[in-house]
This record gives sequence, structure tokens and C-alpha cells, in this order.
Amino acid sequence: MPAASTPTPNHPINQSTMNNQPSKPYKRHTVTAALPYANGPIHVGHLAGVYVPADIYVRYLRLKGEDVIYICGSDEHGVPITIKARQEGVSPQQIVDKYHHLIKKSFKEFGISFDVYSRTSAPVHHETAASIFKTMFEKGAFIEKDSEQYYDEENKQFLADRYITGTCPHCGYEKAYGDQCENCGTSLSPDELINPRSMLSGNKPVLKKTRHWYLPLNDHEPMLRQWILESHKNDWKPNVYGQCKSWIDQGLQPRAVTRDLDWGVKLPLEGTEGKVLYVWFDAPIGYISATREWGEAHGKDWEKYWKDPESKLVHFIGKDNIVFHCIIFPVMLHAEGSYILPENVPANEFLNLEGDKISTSRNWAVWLHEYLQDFPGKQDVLRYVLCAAAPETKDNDFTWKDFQARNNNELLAIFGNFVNRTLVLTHKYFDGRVPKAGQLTDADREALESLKLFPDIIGKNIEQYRFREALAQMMNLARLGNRYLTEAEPWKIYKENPGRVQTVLNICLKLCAGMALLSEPFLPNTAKKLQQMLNLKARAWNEAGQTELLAPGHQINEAELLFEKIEDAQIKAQVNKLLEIRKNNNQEQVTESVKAPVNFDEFSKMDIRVATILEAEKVAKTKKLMKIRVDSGLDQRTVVSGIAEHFEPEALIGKKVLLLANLEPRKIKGIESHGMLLMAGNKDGALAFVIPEEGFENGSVIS
Ligand code: B3M
Ligand code: ZN
Repeated sequence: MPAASTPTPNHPINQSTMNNQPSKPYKRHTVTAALPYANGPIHVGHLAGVYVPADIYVRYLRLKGEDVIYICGSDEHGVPITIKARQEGVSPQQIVDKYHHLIKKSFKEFGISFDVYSRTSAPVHHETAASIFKTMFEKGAFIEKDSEQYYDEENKQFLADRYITGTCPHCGYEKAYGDQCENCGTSLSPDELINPRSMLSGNKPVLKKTRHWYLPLNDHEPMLRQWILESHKNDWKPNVYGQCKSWIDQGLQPRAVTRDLDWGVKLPLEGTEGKVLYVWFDAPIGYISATREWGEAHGKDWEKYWKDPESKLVHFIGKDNIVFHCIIFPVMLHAEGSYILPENVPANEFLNLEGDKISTSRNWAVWLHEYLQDFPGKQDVLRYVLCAAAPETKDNDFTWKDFQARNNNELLAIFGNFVNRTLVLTHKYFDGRVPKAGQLTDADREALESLKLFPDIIGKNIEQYRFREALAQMMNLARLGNRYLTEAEPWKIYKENPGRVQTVLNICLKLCAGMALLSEPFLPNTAKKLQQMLNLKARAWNEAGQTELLAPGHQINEAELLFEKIEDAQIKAQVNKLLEIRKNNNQEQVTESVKAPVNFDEFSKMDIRVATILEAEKVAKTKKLMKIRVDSGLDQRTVVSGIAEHFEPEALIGKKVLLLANLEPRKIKGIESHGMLLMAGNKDGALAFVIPEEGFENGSVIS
């Protein structure tokens, strides 16, 4: 009995681990996906963590006939964008224009079905964000505070944290930022930096008084405790709940929500020129302004999606955005007073690439626009692999080998193979007409009974944000079909029992029709193609399990291949591309640690000669200094050198050394030093003289 061995509908984990509380019925769904920063293209990590799961969720809801809006847009403010613009010598607006369009295009190509993809530089956003700030201000939601902040006098500008560099007080790294040391990872505040410098002018910044507006998160602690820690203890993901709990338990602080910057949403208060809203204040409001833009364009009442308690608000984000979406934004909405709070915030962990953290600056990523060049038309394959390996509960790894295996052994060998065999046989034996089923065997009945359960099993997993499991179940339907067909062997029995073959193919076609509907959230292009092949009109989700889906006599279209084999050579090319990047990165690290390059002319300015040490003595009252008299072949001169801890003076007399003879004279401890002796130092701190080969007379030139 083929179907009896299917793990699917009886599979205990589906039901038992799910939270079976009856969910509150909602009238509509407001689904947001984190707004990507418009300062670079998007990569597989973005897709896997946020946009594919959210897309599966909304596609499913639409098929269920729910009222749903899927919202996103570009996050176009913030300091990194202004820094990138500076580096490239263009305006911030030019940067965001470039990436906004690139990102929007990538999403479209991968079938991410936003109802609106807006941007935070849009006037509707500036207006909405300013007005929410204003309402909050009028309600007394902020506290005002003066503080001293670093200011660049030459550029007449307060310096955002990222605009200040200096030495890390923890590890001594000289290029630490005002908010973080990228060497030791410590988060810093600008006043902790030793020797702070403005990135704009290179000057030492001065402290200057400035006024800012703070959101007193601490005042909202009771609300947060009740809403998150009590009400959402069981339905939020443990990683999300845990982060929120630890934030709240550590004690919340007032957070500054304004900045001295000229790129962003201007502060809507008198006398506050040069101040904008902090990017994390305006960005989440971007969800609201995008909804408004959509509502105004389509004549819809957008406010219901944000203000009616019968709307279910869900934020899809990555784990680094949890605090902003679970604490700060909800506090803003609550303080404003007329908005609903999110019902869930299903944040994912991170996706790594071939064992390493994805990094834009190190170019360690699979960029979507590049993927499409190398694998044209294979968007669904990537969606599939990214969902199957989604970092739902822990960080996960994307590897090209896994990509190939999932395409060849799953999509092609299971899904594609079953569909293809069914359609080809239907054309071969019945001219592409759905045959009528005869008497059903136990195996037939079981296959049909199983089919009926799938919409619910897959749907429940999606509703619980368990997309990997939902996808695995969808594939179990294909597995079931494959096994059923293989065991029924219609090609062997057609001659003596064509009536049995009619029944078998009738059932296989119904399974294919179920797959055509239930795969849509995951593999939208494939589903569409399969629906066309089956000549199936668009249907609702729940119909996928109904056995009347394809009536006998219904004409299907020609079979086309849904998936192609991915060859070793294609994978090798991708792996080589990454190896090349890794090699370049390693080289860069080496060159980064050496000093800035000099050209030949600069080098040849140095006059380096062979010399002999005539006398040496320690400089009194110092530990390190030694006064050395040398014969340079040109003259006799004094050099002060910091080697006294390493050598005894007597041991140096008569030694041949190399002398940088044209170093500007310098007074050290009152002694005029005319040059420098070349030394080698190793990482243990040992020193050795660089010595010429035997037999070179004083004055010989080094070049
Ligand atoms: N742009 C951060 C990020 O991509 C940010 C999300 C904003 S969502 C309101 O990590
Ligand atoms: Zn450090």
C-alpha cells in the first residue's frame, strides 16, 4: 500500500508541537518586512531572513481569501548613507536613488509580492513621520535634554558617532568609531575615544552644547511587561521573547530620538534647524507612510490597517532589529495613542555563506542581481533553497553544494519528476484528457485522504511561522505522489488493465493539482507554470485537497520541464568566485596592516649608508636611549637610538650597521641626533641590527 508508508499526515510533530490555542479571528492583516537600507544591493541573507518567509506568509493569506497588505520600502536615512555619499563624492539622494531602484527590481524579479514598495525619502513619509513626532510631542511623550556633543568647528557641524574616530580605550585600535570599536567589538560612546578626530576635517572635535528629544522607554515599562512578557510569552519565538525580556529586565533608559544632521526628516519644531529625527525613529514609521501611499493610490482606507484592533499586525525582521520593533516602535505607537501594536514579530537568525558571516564590505555574499545573471529563470530554486535552509531557530549556512543537491535531488527528482511522469503518461495513454477513476483500492483511497489533509497541515505551519516545516510538508505531497505512481507502475499494466491506469492517473493528476496550488506561496513561478500545464483556473487554498479539482475529460496542456539539472561545472564556477573573493580579502588584510604605499621617488629620497659604530653610551636618566657615534663614510656623527634595553654599549663598538643619513636632525633629551640606525623588530619585541654583507666600506649606498 503505497500511501501507508507516507510520513505526512500522521507525522506527529506537526500537530503536537504547535500552539493550538484558537487564534482570534482578524478582519485584515498588515504584514511588514524590514526596510532595507538603500546603501547597497541585497543578497541571499536578506531574502532568507525576511522577504521570502514574509512573502510565503502573505501569498498563503491571499489564497485563503484574507484581506492582507504586504508593506516594504527603502530605508534611506541614517549616517552610513551620508558617509557612503561622501566617500563617493555624490549626494545622499544620489546614493539612495541608485540602490532604491536596484533593490526594488531584485525584489520584483524574485516574486516578492509587496503591495507597496515605498521609500523614506518620499514626501508622504516626511509628512507622516513629522506628524507622528508632533502628536507625541504635544502629548508630552518626550523629555528634552541639553548635553555636550562633539562638534567640528571647521565644518560647523555636530558629529554623529560614526563621524568620529579615535583610539579604542580597550584594545588600542586606532581607527575605532564613536559608537563601536570594530577591532575588539566593544560598543563605545564618542567621549571614551582617546585622541578623537573628526572624519570630516581630521581635526580634534570640540564639545559643544546641543538639545535633544528623548523617548523615556522606562516610563512604558509596565505596558511592555504586560504586553510582551505576559501576553506573548507563548506565541512569540523564544529568541524574540528572550531578547525583549533581557532588555526589559536590564532596565530601560530614555533614548534620544533626534540627531544633529542634515539628512533625514526635519524636526517639526520651531528653532530646531539642523536637527532631524533619528533614523530608527523615522524608519518604522515608513511602514505607515507606505500604507498611506498605497491607500491613497488605490482609494482604500489605509488607517484601518494600523488603527483597527481587528487588524493583525506582523513584522518580519532579522534578529538585529528586534529591540526596535518590539520595544521602541511599540512604545512610539502606544505613546502616539491611536495605533495598534504588533501581534507577532517573527524575527529570524542570520544566514551565513559557506561558513562565514555574510559581509557587504568584504563582498562576502551572493548578490541577487548576480545570481540572476548566472542562473536566469531560476528564482524559485533560490527561494526553495533559502526557505529549506532558513535560519528560523539558529544561524544557518548557505552552501553551493546544498543548493545543487536541493535542486537536483528534491525539486527535480521529486517534484519535477512526479509532475512530468504524470503529464507525459496522461498524454500518452489518454490524449491529455483526465481519465475517469474506476473502483478505488485502499492505496487510492489513502492517497486521496492524505491529499485532503495537506492544505491544513501546510497552512497551520505557515500561520505559526514555521516555513521550513511547511515547505517540507509541501514536498511530502510530491513524495507521496512519486511513490504512489512508482508503486502502481501504470506503464507495466496498461496493456492488460487500462482501466486501472485510468484510476491511477486520475489520482496522480489530482495530486498534481494539489501541488499546483499548495506550492504557490513557496514557488510562485513553478506553481503558475504547473497550473497552466494542468489548465487549472486559479483556485482557493482549501480547494487544493478537494478531489473534484480536475473533472474527467478535462483537457490538460503539454508537459514542460519545471526544473533543470544544475551541473557540477556551474557550482564550481560559483565556488571559485567565492574563493577568489576570499583570496582578495586575505590579501587586503595583509596590505591593510602595512603602512601606506610610497612611490619610488619617495623611497629614493632616503639616503641609507653603511656605517660603523665608534662609541656607544647609555643616555643618563633614560631607560631606552643610547647615544651612538658612527662613521658614515661621509662624516662622523651622533645618533640617538632607543635600543638601550636590548644591547650593552660595549658590544656595539666596531659593528657595521645601516644608517638613514638624511633624516632631519632632532633633539632628543638635549642631544642632537643626526640620522637613524636601521633595526629589525619581531612580534615578540626583540631587536636586531640590519647589517650589510661583510666587506662593504663605510659610505656604501643602499638602494
Ligand atoms: N534598515 C536595518 C536593517 O536593514 C533597517 C531596518 C529598518 S526597518 C524599520 O538591518
Ligand atoms: Zn577596541
